[in-house]
Amino acid sequence: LRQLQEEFTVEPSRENPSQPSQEKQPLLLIIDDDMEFITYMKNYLETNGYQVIVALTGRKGLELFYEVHPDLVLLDYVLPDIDGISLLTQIVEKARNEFTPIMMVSAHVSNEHKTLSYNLGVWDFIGKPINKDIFLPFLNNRLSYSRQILKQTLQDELTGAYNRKFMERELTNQLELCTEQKDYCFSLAMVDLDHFKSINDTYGHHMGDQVLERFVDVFQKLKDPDDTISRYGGEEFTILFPTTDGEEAAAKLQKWREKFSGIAFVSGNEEFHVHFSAGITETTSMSHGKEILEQADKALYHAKHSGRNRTSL
Ligand code: GH3
Ligand code: MG
Ligand code: MG
Ligand code: MG
Repeated sequence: LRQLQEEFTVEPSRENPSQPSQEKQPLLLIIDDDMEFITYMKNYLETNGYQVIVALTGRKGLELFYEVHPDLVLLDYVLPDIDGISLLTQIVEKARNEFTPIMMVSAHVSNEHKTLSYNLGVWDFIGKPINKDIFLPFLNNRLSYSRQILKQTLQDELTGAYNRKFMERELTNQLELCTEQKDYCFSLAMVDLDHFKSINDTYGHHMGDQVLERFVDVFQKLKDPDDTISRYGGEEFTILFPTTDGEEAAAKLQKWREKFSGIAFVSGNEEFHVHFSAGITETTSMSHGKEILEQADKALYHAKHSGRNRTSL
């Protein structure tokens, strides 16, 4: 089983650099031990433009869920783990919390199985063998529905960055990885635009909005696929850098700083530049989300008070 699992666990890249981020291929996680079904589905879905990752056990499924954050989960009812049901419950709960559609695909089609599945919280119950002509449009409906929910609940409207709620969840996920994997490390940066009030006062609120949009846009273009930026509030943002230590995070921020500070904003016949300050915390051992945010905030405070336009670690 382990060997098979390794064969199936190809490194999925969440973003294909040749494609704009809005059009990235949906990533589907199949949790099943039915080799015939897996092989068929993987092939079929990949041919139709999806990325597919497979877990042969519930445990592996949960682990991959944390790692890759799939856009949709296809789940088998009967899994070979000893604690199948409790894992199933955890996966479904996790998926629901992240608005990830979760479909039970099973050969055991009975009212009892359906009732149990819906009680667990799966979105849909589909019998095997699947009807592949119906399956794709169905899948796409589910994906677009969940994308819509995600956009409305976890994204900031003005900048397209994630919102604070997303960040808090993502932070919890990262902390869970710290508990699970020895030596796992991630960094969090708290970033605040310098003298932003005076931009509003001098050039108007609309110009201020444009600066915020551009600020996020520059970062989105420079960042690594797994880095996420969230609007913490006003002109303050948090960035989560998974598998990144403080020094690496600081180097990434430096690239962003150079690019962003280099932009000449134009208002009438005036030109101006905008800078930002940042505070970074790195985590190597488990600590609480609140604590991490407080530490980053302290570092930001330090950056502000030692002259702004800098990063403090
Ligand atoms: P510092 O360098 O110490 O951070 O100074 P600052 O002026 O950036 O900080 P301050 O907290 O005094 O001002 C932040 C301003 O950001 C005040 C608020 O009106 C403005 N702001 C918050 N959200 C938005 C927004 O969505 N659009 C615009 N245009 N301005 C916003
Ligand atoms: Mg099975
Ligand atoms: Mg500010
Ligand atoms: Mg501020």
